[in-house]
Amino acid sequence: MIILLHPRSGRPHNRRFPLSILSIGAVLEGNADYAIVDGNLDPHPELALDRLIASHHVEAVAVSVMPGPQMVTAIPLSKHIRGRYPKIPIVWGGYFPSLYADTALNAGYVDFAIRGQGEDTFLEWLAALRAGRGFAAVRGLSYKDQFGLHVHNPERPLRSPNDFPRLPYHRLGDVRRYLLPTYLGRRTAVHHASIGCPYRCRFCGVVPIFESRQKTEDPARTAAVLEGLQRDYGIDAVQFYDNNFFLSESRAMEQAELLAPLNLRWWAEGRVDTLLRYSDSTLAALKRAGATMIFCGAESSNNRVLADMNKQLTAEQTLELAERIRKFGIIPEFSFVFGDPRDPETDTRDTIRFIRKIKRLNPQAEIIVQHYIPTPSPDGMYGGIDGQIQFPRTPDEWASQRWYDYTIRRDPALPWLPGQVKRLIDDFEIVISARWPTVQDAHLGRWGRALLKGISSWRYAVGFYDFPLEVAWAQKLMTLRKPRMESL
Ligand code: B12
Repeated sequence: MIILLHPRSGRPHNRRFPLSILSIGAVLEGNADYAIVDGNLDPHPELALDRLIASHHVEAVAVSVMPGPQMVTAIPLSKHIRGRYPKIPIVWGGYFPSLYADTALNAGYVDFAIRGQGEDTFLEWLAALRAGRGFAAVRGLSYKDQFGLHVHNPERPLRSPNDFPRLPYHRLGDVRRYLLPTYLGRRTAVHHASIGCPYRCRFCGVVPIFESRQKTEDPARTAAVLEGLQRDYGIDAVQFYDNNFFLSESRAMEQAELLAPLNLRWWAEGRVDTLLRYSDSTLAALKRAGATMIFCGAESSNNRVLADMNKQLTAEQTLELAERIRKFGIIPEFSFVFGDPRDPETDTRDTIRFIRKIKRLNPQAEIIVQHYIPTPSPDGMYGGIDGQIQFPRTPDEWASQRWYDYTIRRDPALPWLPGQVKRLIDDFEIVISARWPTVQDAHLGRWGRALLKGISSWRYAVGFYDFPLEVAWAQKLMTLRKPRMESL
């Protein structure tokens, strides 16, 4: 048996389909007996692991590891396996080992790191393990040789999601536990209709893994999967996790026509420039098909910074989309990376001014405030900061308070970001999120919204964001949802 483990990745509303291990499970069907342990549902995954190991011959424990909370919970579980069952191989896959393969292998409790798309790599790794032959031919695999030296096999070409079987949702047990109420609907599913991204933004963790490649599922298959989830489990909403759902207008149009009869409300991620190129009839068709909110990385108000990021976008395009999309009734969600390392203070003040302009053009537009948290980039990190950050050398170091706060963007402690600028960014985020409470917070009633707006509007009106203690206190009282931390 193979155990597929998804460590806990956050608070209970992160209880979404564990798509990564479901994808691996899909290709194991017929090739190996497997069981799923999902730390987002099971409060004691270590006991579930013990039970499975006591009653089965376990060939490997395969763990999905994303940077942040999931990596932090992956560590004690991997140590638990290593300590009690030292002979069982431990394989890490997902964004953490893909971005930091050497760091993962530096841990005594990680034997293999699978980089990027995992289906074929895992099957080939398993075949090599069973045959007792070496692993040198398995593309996309990193491992330790007999001297403990790290070996990184060549990359694997990306395959289309169409090439792989559909996800075995039924292996999750009671599937309805994963369909949570959100602002989109009563039963919200998640789906990933593509893999990778063709762009090369110099701040994004997707680039080093997929190297500007993207493969997309057939619109008919996407619609059929969602139709099945609706028929079997009654879904009425979906969040598409794709990095780039709207890459091609003809595909988006086809997808819209196929989704419309399902009456789903949905959220997806796109690019400002791509959406601007869409015709009015395509945007209207997307709305009719249930498009409720579209997330776009606007990133900066400064075209020089956008060029440095290799974003291939201008600030004027963001303003144009904010205004144009309004008449279609689709809410744009614009994410910004604050604090350009070359002049963080001017950048922060300019970005605040720009966001206020967006809000004037389209008061419904939602704003996500991000600090710039670099990930190693093959093209160099934007902002001229190469060499200024020494990334941790082990998962345990990544799990320390200093690096945990960095990863989840709570307190990144960046050498180029002065304390008062960091405070300005955080204070602005508190004020704007109270002045314009997100529609994503389905629990916040009319009174709560009115209260938050009431206490923050004078600050927003005069542009005074310093020390908004009363606003932060009111937000805490109402435990606001934080799209920055939770929607992606
Ligand atoms: C869903 C998601 C989340 C969800 C997770 C929900 C859950 N069920 O746990 C939530 C909202 C919690 C989340 C949070 C964060 N996320 Co997130 N998230 C994503 C997102 C949108 C989709 C991931 C996904 O499900 N993909 C679909 C599956 C099928 O693909 P996959 O996971 O890549 O799996 C494939 C391979 O990686 C591999 N694989 C994965 N696991 C395994 C395991 C084994 C054993 C094997 C063999 C292979 C394998 O095979 C799979 C099939 O090919 C990605 C962006 C993206 N579009 O990929 C960002 C992304 C992964 N997140 C990211 C980040 C940074 C975060 C946060 C740290 C951000 C924050 N503000 O705090 C937090 C904390 C992470 C955590 N929880 O531990 C970054 C990671 C890169 C980086 N910069 O470090 C990404 C890439 C977004 C981005 N563009 O920056 N996230």
